[in-house]
Amino acid sequence: MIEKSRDFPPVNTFCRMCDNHCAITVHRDGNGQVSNIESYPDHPWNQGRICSRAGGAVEITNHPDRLLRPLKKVGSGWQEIDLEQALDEIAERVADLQTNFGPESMSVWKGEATSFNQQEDLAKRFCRALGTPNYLSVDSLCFCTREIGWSLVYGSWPKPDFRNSRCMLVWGSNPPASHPPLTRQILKGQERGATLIVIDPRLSTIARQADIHVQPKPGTDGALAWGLAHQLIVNDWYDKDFVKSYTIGFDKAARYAADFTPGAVEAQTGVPAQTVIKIASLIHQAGSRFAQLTGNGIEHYENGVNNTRAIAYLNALCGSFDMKGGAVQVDGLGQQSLALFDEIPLRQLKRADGDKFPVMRDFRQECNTMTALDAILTGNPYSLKGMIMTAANPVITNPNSEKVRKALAALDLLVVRELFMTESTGLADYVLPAATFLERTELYVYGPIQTVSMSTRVQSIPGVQDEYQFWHDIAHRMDFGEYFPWENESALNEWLLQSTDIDFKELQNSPQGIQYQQIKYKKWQHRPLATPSGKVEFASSYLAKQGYEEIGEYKAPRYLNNPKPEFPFSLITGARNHLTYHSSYRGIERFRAEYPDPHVEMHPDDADGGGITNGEMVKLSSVVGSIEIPVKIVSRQEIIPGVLQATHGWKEANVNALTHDDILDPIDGFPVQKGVAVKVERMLK
Ligand SMILES: Nc1nc2c(c(=O)[nH]1)N[C@H]1C(S)=C(S)[C@@H](COP(=O)(O)OP(=O)(O)OC[C@H]3O[C@@H](n4cnc5c(=O)[nH]c(N)nc54)[C@H](O)[C@@H]3O)O[C@H]1N2
Ligand SMILES: Nc1nc2c(c(=O)[nH]1)N[C@H]1C(S)=C(S)[C@@H](COP(=O)(O)OP(=O)(O)OC[C@H]3O[C@@H](n4cnc5c(=O)[nH]c(N)nc54)[C@H](O)[C@@H]3O)O[C@H]1N2
Ligand code: SF4
Ligand SMILES: [Mo]
Repeated sequence: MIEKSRDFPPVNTFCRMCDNHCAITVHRDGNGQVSNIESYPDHPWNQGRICSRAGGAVEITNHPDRLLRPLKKVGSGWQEIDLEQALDEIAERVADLQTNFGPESMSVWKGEATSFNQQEDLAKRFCRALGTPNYLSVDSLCFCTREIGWSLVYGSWPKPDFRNSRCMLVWGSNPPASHPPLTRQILKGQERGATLIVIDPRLSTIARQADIHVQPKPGTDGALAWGLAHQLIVNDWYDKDFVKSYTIGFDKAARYAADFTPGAVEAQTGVPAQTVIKIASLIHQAGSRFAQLTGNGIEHYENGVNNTRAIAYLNALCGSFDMKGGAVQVDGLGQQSLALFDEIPLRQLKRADGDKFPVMRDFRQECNTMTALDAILTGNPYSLKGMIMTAANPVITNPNSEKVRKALAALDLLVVRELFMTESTGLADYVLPAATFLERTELYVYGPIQTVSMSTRVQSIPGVQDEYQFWHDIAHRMDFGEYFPWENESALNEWLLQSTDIDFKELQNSPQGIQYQQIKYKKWQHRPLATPSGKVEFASSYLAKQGYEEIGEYKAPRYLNNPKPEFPFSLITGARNHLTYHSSYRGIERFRAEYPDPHVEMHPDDADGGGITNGEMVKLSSVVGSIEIPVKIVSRQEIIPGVLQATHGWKEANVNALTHDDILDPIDGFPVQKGVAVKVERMLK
């Protein structure tokens, strides 16, 4: 039974237990406490459905361990202090660091938990106004490889129109765990007769739904994509008119593809030659109604950007770019720009990553986290002394945890904004209590349906600030308050909408959102793409100028091209489970009951070979470090032999103790968090 309160009526808003922002209705009890979350029925995005993760917001918001007062590190302990005092002291210490070591000695680190749009831009704005180029974020290892790979080819990241597809190709993504609303689109496509092909070394939940499940060796997707491209080209199965009129570099790509015969692809990837031919023919038959999704499973490898580019080419080849049922070019809302990129470009300042990743800089205007952590420890190219971190727990989520811990501990000033004490707050000088998504209001843009919504603040807790209020208050204590002129988030939202046709009040009263633009296809017919040539780029002169491969060449992952016999297994990490979320939500008992412990998935043959039994504790080691973790022997089809999988986020067995901050994709600096060469040792007593 849902308790209904007359004093505290239900509030329609949006869930941010993950980045899907489903429309919800929040109920409160007679004391005004959040008591239940239901779906809101009329939003076109989630269409009245929510997943079981959403309800966890009740526990998160009311959790007894939630931080409600600022903490200051005193000796090896913590002292509760007043918020105003904490903000005064932090502003003073930031100003001191800047005076003594220059503006770039400060940095901001933003994690996944506040999303990637408005809150991200606010943090970027703060950095710019402060005068530091050192904006660091989870984007250094989250979606940017995909965004950059697709954008290099199309000028933006097109989205799959699965509902209208005839053939759906899912590469390294498992939407039932990671993006439930997308799963429904895939199932809808299947209901309408589309073929679902899932490419994943593991039998993921979506792979169980697939018509064809392909299990390549980890990190070899680029070879498979080139093999498919080769089939489309040699069989004359590509859209010649589109390629001729709207693309550049096709001849170079076709020449490169020629080496990827079905046999060669089988040798590289382990995918049978016949399967390569079969998938290519399905893509050909679908033609303009061929759509694909790329996930995390493509990007945590050192050739991730080029593998993504090779995958992206397939839509141009079969003529499904910006077509119904294909890869649709999404238009943004056109809201005001918050990040101050044009107003304060800071071009003269070197980033703490030594500007080693110019492509990441150009596309995202940010600094690579792995390399910036080195700067803290080595002072090279200069010392990074201070950091304000929000919504992140990199000690658990960034590669090489031991180094992350050392680097954060070496900072002169670390301020962390959090809901709970974590492994990263433990290293802080100040920990500030942060608002949850139910205590913020912000704009959410749903690109694939070109709709905007605005969340509603359900409650406020005195002394617990939302992100905007915090940046505002520090800026006003320093000398750049002018960049944070809005009284509160609501005023900011109103300003953001001023450059659009959306009326602020109307949006406030539209829990179903407002579509800001009809979806149109074939926009390339009358509008150049945002690539340097204005066309689809098989070959990128922009990349070539920076010394990278002009086309998306394939390179085998290191565990294959430079195998080390002492580390015979390839470890995939981070496959999502529905109720685990990075290192978050571990304090929700209901969720914990479902996923009580970490484990490493292993093929039965590998277990037999090592004499390992189900549930046995083993030592898992890479050249970076070791952890102890129980083994889960999965069924034969669930994973390919020689490959292991362990989900990240567990402090009890932190896989990022094993992952690489020293092997990075040369184009965008993404770390090798998958395909890690490891060994397994029994821990005989
Ligand atoms: N429940 C839950 N949902 C989440 C998150 C979470 O932590 N928990 N995190 C959110 C975030 S920040 C992100 S970025 C997204 C990620 O969302 P997705 O990209 O969908 O990530 P996963 O669900 O982990 O699916 C990745 C799949 O890639 C496979 N894979 C690994 N290596 C390879 C490879 O070399 N090739 C191929 N083809 N496949 C491979 C894995 O086996 C796994 O099944 O999820 C978001 N949603
Ligand atoms: N080995 C391995 N590691 C991975 C991955 C992988 O696949 N394999 N995936 C990577 C990916 S894609 C990502 S996105 C990262 C995520 O890495 P992080 O960004 O570090 O994500 P979390 O561990 O969820 O940490 C988020 C923290 O924010 C806090 N929080 C929650 N809500 C709020 C809020 O509203 N405001 C504030 N201020 N704080 C809040 C939570 O309590 C939590 O401690 O992990 C990466 N790490
Ligand atoms: S998918 Fe689930 S957790 Fe994510 S926003 Fe929707 S309801 Fe919330
Ligand atoms: Mo992510």
